[in-house]
Amino acid sequence: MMKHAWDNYRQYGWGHNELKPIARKGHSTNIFGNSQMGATIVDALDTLYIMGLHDEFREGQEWIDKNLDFSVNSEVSVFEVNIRFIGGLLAAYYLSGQEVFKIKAVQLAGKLLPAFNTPTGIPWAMVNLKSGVGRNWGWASAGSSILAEFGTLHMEFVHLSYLTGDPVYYNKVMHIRKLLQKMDRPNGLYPNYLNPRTGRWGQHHTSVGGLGDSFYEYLLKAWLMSDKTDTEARKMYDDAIEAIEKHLIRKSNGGLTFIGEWKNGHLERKMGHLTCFAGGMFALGADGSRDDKAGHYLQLGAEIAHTCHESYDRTTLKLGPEAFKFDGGVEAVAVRQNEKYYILRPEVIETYWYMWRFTHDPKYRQWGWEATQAIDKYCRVSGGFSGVKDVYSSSPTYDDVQQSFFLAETLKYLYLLFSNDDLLPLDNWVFNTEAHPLPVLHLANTTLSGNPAYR
Ligand code: DMJ
Repeated sequence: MMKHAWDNYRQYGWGHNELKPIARKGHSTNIFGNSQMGATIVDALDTLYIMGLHDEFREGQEWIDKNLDFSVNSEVSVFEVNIRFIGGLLAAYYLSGQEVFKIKAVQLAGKLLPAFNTPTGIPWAMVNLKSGVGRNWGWASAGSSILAEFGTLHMEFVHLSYLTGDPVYYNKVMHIRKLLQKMDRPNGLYPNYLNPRTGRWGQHHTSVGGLGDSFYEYLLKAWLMSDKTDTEARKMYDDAIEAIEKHLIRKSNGGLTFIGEWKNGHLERKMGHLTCFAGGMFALGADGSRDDKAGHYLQLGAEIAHTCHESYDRTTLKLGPEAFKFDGGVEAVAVRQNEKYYILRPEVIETYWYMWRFTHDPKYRQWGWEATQAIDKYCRVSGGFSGVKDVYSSSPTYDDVQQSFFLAETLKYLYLLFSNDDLLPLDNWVFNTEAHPLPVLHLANTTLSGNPAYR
């Protein structure tokens, strides 16, 4: 499947950000700006490497060496460029040892730094790589920045300081953390919107899915990648998860555990495909949890995995919808037409993989295999892999996009699910939110939360 996705991108979309597998041409969206930055190449590199596809890896490396240029007049998403490009380049560097990846990651990071020039130091959502001018998404509550965007920079930026010896990256993300720590949280929950001019929360909407998700993930992973020395991050994670469990996690009438969304004092009984990553997160955070509740969090991870599997199993294609409800007799099923699509997302498979690593219960491989077969049957087209618009229809139409995260995440997690645990052991590697593995940093005589003088 990886060869099919890569070879077709190579043939029809080379250098473009993504591939339209039916039209057989390049594809892009505004998150990557208006320039061809080869997002699929950068995102796919470490998966190619792990799978032993070395010729393909070398082709990608050559393209990056010769063509990847960040001095372009293009307005990109700081978050997306960080998780896919900087994360992808750093992982390729750590796996292969090739300097070019580190050099490009550092060049690109320098281009993102102007996004932090706001009155509070909370970065803009977008930045123009050439002019350094930043701004926020027009749709975000009252000019706000997004929690899952400015809160998902930590891992990559700490690694950048580690690799360069320059504390500037570390200082930017620690400043965000300090600011968040000082703020009041309604019911202990972090709202998804924060205004970078005033430092005040926007709309009180809290989500473990889109707009919130990877902020929580990065609190846990900051602790893990510091070799568990960054106890400040672990405490923030524990506090946040306790509030989430109290206010957002419920059991449906049919006994399915779900994570809803908090909107202005009201719990919406709806869960996104994106939220399904949390099963893996709870399992990953079980060890080291407060009051030794490891068993509880592993169980919670298993319950979320089960619910998300049900969201797949209750469709015609055996692929999960973008969002599903637990309301009025409906359980783990999408209700609105515009929530019935599947765009090759990884989160459910990601959770199967973490649950597999921690329990070795064969049902997770079984569920992963069901998803693999469904993707191969319904998303494979002759020019690559495409998302589908309605998972409840027996004759679905395609969206004609091969997302870069399909190669970075979905196929990587599937491959790992059927590999031995000694391939990227979780004691040594921490995966960023785009599934790019970064090594645990063993920093003698330093603490990540207090001392930036590490090298
Ligand atoms: C990916 O880019 C990352 O996993 C991100 O954290 C959330 N969305 C996509 C995949 O669905």
